[in-house]
Amino acid sequence: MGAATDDPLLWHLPISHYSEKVRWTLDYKAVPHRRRPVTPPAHMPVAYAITRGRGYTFPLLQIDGRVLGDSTEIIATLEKRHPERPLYPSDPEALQRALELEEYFDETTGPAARLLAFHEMRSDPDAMAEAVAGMLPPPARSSERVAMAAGQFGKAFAALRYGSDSDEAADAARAALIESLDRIEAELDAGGGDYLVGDEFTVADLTAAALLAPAVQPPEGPKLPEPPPAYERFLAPLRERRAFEWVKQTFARHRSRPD
Ligand SMILES: N[C@@H](CCC(=O)N[C@@H](CS)C(=O)NCC(=O)O)C(=O)O
Repeated sequence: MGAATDDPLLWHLPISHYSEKVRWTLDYKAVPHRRRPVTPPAHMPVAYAITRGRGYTFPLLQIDGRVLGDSTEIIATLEKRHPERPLYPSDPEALQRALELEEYFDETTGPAARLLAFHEMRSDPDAMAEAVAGMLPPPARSSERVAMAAGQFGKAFAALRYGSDSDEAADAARAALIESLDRIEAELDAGGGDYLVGDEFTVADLTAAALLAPAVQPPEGPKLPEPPPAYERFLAPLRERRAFEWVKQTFARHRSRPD
C-alpha cells in the first residue's frame, strides 16, 4: 500500500488481538495508512509518550492531528471518516445491539483469551520465546538466547500486569471463553443467519472474531505459536463448536487485505 506521510499512523503489536481488530477495520475499509509495530512491553512507555500520559495500551491511531487510544474509539472515528463499507448497522436499534456486543467481547473475551494464552505458556518457555521473538527486531530475533530472555521477560510482565500466574484467574478466563462461545451461538440462533446482528457483517462480528483469534488461530489472523499442550487440552473439545467454526468462516469471508 502506498502511504503518504499525512495518512493515519497505526501503532500496533503484531500478535495482539486488539491490534488485529483495528488492522482488520483499516483493511476492510481500505483506509490508506501507515503502520508502526512495537515490541511489548516497550509499547507502554511509547503509548504513554504519544498520548501525553493519557494511556499506555496499544493499538493507537494518530489521525487528523489527534491520538485515539482505544480500538472502539478508533472504529467509531473511522466509521465517520470512511462510511463506505459500513461496520455499523444503519438501523438505530441494531446499531445499539452491535455496540453492546462489541463492548461485551472487548471486556470479557479479549482479556480472557490473552490471560489464558499467557497462563498456559508459563510452562512452555519455547512457545513464550517464539511468541515474543516474532516481535523483536530482525537482528535480535535470530538469537536464541535473546529470544529466551525476552520470553522470560514476557512471562514476568504478564504475571505482573495481567495476573496470568493465578490458577483462579485462569479458571475464570476459561469460563469467560466458554461463555463467549455460548453468546455467539445464542446470537446466531436468534438471528437465524451467519451474523451476530442482522444479515450483514458488522463491528460485532469483527470484534468477536478478532478477539477469539488467539484461541481459534485462523490462518488469516495474527501469526501465533502453536498452543502449548495444556491450552490445546482445553481447546480440543471447543474446536467442534459452531462458534469456533464461525470465527474461522468470518475471517475467511471478511478479513480482506489490500493487494
Ligand atoms: N480497551 C483497549 C484494550 C487494548 C489492550 O488491552 N492492549 C494491550 C495489548 S493486547 C496492551 O496494550 N496492554 C498493555 C497494558 O494493559 O498494560 C482497546 O480496545 O484498545
